[in-house]
Amino acid sequence: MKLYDAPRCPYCARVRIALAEKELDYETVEVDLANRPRWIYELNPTGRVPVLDDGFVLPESPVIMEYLEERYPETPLLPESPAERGLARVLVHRFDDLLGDDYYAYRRGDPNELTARLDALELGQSLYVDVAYAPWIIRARDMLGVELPPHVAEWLDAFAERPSVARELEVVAAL
Ligand SMILES: N[C@@H](CCC(=O)N[C@@H](CS)C(=O)NCC(=O)O)C(=O)O
Repeated sequence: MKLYDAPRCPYCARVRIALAEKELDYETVEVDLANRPRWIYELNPTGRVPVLDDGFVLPESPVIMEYLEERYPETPLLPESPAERGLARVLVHRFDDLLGDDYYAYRRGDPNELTARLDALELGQSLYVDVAYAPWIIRARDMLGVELPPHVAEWLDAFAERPSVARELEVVAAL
């Protein structure tokens, strides 16, 4: 398996954490986001990473996460019950509304409600959702200097005990 990846990309980080949780071996092909190679457009017409190659080429981080769940179900990230699986997927589907838009507005210096969004996140209920949201929470704290709401800070400290997340903290620290 091959992951077209960029260390600073939080969408790639979701996939890195999911792959690590599932203890899957893969090769990394680092894509320079500041000077993207032409060939990335042949893999993904949007030119974006992550892109997974598992014998076929798959872009879009939520789709890659779903694929990994289906293809490698031995270490599931989604809950067991179909209802809870559906609800977890809704939270990932609504990522932009629930966190992403305000994160990027904060980063641009535009009006935003990032702290309120962080405060309202439903964390600690599904590993799948936590993996999907953690990259932005890590970057908010460690790259943007945002003071996390206390329960989110506690959640992240506990989540960082997972080797998959500890590794991502190291990636961010090295940026
Ligand atoms: N919807 C995509 C978004 C991926 C994305 O925006 N990746 C960024 C890096 S963090 C990228 O490749 N940006 C290059 C660009 O927008 O041209 C996903 O979930 O995988």
